[in-house]
Amino acid sequence: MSIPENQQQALVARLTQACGGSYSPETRRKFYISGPQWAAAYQGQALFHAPTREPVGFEDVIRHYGELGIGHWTTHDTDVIPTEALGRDQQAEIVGRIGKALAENGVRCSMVTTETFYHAVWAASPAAESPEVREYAKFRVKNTVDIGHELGAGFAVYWPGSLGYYVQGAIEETETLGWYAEALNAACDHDRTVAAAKGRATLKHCLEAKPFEPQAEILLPTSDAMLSFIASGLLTHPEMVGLNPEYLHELMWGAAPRAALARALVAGKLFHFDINDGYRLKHDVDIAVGLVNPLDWLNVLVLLRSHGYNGPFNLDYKPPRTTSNFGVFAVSFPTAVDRFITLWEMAGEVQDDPIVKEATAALKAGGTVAAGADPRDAAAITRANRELLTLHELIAHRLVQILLGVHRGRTYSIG
Ligand code: 3MF
Ligand code: MG
Ligand code: MG
Repeated sequence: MSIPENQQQALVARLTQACGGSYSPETRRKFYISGPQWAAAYQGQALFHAPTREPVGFEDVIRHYGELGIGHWTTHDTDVIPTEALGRDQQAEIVGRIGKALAENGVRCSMVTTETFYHAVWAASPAAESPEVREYAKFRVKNTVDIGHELGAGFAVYWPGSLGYYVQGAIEETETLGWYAEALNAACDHDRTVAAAKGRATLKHCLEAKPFEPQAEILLPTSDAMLSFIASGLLTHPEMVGLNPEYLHELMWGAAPRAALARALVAGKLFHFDINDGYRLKHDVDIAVGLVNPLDWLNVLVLLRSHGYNGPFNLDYKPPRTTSNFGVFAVSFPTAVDRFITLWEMAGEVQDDPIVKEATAALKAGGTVAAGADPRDAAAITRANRELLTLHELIAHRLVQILLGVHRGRTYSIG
């Protein structure tokens, strides 16, 4: 029987409720999870896609986040301030309204970011040959720092966007990277001045890499490229600059996201983390966290928990085009947050699991080599550890059991 239009939301709400497993807004607020303005306001448009949803303004987004228990909000400068209004009186008026909406809904602005990919001014990148474009880029990142301090943010993120090219030869990469660094240096210098004047801490400046889009060739395509850029000597305040890795951006180029995060951790540069999901070697499909690779996500969170990384976790995904305006806040955001929290809790179970613990400890203890054995005897060392190494596969099995709930007695057709 067909479902009348006016009964469909109730059906979606009832089935969402029937799924169970949802956390209260109070519980969700205990996590440092942020909801981007652009994710909730995404209308489903793309190169080959017309929008499928109506526009939604920041007041509605912030109100919904507050109700759902998403305690933090993030924004590009141009998500809510028209490009032409940036740095002008209209900006102050809009920022005032944002501050009011945040306060009314108990939501805090955690991160601000500069759009350097959409507007035509960035056609030749934010580090274009034209000095005017580069001065304008400096104005934009400094202005974003101002907005961040005004709204009480702790983080500024930079996805360089169009820092790259379609055809080779016209630009010289080392020069372009130097120019890009100049914009970041301007942002950090300005931040130090503003923070000192306001008696606030400086922002954490976080670079976000993406390998394939929106140019054909990208100058800083991976988090590792950005680590080397931070350490290159081009930055005047490298200590203020770290990373905002995005799970899918690393997966896209074929990386193990967990290993990319580990490299950021050992460099002390894991400042911020965009959470989502998708597929290797595909475009940026921005699927919500845990819908494609829950086992890999579980492993990522085990790594982060064991290194004390507790957020921010920024829900940088795109509600699918098939989801309605109603569905964005009734299904898409709450289920994304709840999957994340469940995976986070599971990661805690992995850390506490007696089997994983004993197996890991045994592997680290290693096999017993005969006293007085020759340390150059590779065959003896191999024999001494031979049986222990089977534990690698057993640990992987155990992680899947934890993901499936088997460790808590869930069974399938046993007996
Ligand atoms: C693009 C992204 C961006 C960045 C954002 C933050 C629109 O794939 O991931 O989201 O996260 O620009 O700087
Ligand atoms: Mg992102
Ligand atoms: Mg992305």
